[in-house]
Amino acid sequence: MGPPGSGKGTVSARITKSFVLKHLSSGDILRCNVNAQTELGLLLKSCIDQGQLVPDDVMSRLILSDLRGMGQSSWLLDGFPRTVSQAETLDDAYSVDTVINLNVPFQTIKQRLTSRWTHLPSGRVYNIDFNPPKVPGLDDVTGEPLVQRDDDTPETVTRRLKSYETLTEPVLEYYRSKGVLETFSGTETNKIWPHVEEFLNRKLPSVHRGAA
Ligand code: G5P
Ligand code: MG
Repeated sequence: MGPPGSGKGTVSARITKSFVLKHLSSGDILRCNVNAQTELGLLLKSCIDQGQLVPDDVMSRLILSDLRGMGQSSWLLDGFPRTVSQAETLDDAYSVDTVINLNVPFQTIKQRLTSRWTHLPSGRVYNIDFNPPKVPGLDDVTGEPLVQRDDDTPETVTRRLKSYETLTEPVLEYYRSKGVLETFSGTETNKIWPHVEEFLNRKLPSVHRGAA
């Protein structure tokens, strides 16, 4: 968990390099649906572009359906749950044993998001200042073009942060009261990451360590 632009995608990519967990990003799932230009995709696009959350029932259905497809694998959710209602729906089906919260100041986030470039098919993210692609404008792995997300404009980022405060911060309390919340604070992913890695090395059974 963490506000928009706090580094959930960046940290998730590092986690799945070091640990055997399948990464599922709610934003990536939604953007796949938008790209497919289905009727549902159009509805989702209008929510996302306005910086609003998509309806709980739609989001929970998409995530739970993907989780069911994962069988017995262990997974890492990025961006879900984002409301208390979504957290309760998840709890009805699965038990969550660890929640990592990236606590990054809003001012830092606003600067980052305007210089983010994304490879939409994979969800890989770059940043002109922080982790630029090897060739400007192109994905390192596929060589395909990178795009800027429509919801990364300053106005929409402000709305996303507002909806985070109103709807998502209560989820932190929900998990704190269950004793599973671990918060990592800072302004730089490179400084936060060693603490996350050390925490997961202690927390996860050895079967999950040592991904390629
Ligand atoms: P998303 O796609 O989940 P957000 O808003 O939660 O979007 P976002 O924007 O994807 O989160 P992130 O994953 O937390 O951010 O951050 P990131 O991409 O790793 O890093 C941000 C940028 O900073 C990148 O360019 C990265 O390279 C750079 N960076 C990282 N670390 C550093 C650093 O240390 N220094 C610097 N300089 N740069 C750094 O959700 C999108 C929309 O989908 C809907 C909503 O409409 C949402 O707004 N949605 C949901 N709706 C309802 N319920 C849900 N559960 C939903 N999930 C998504
Ligand atoms: Mg993300």
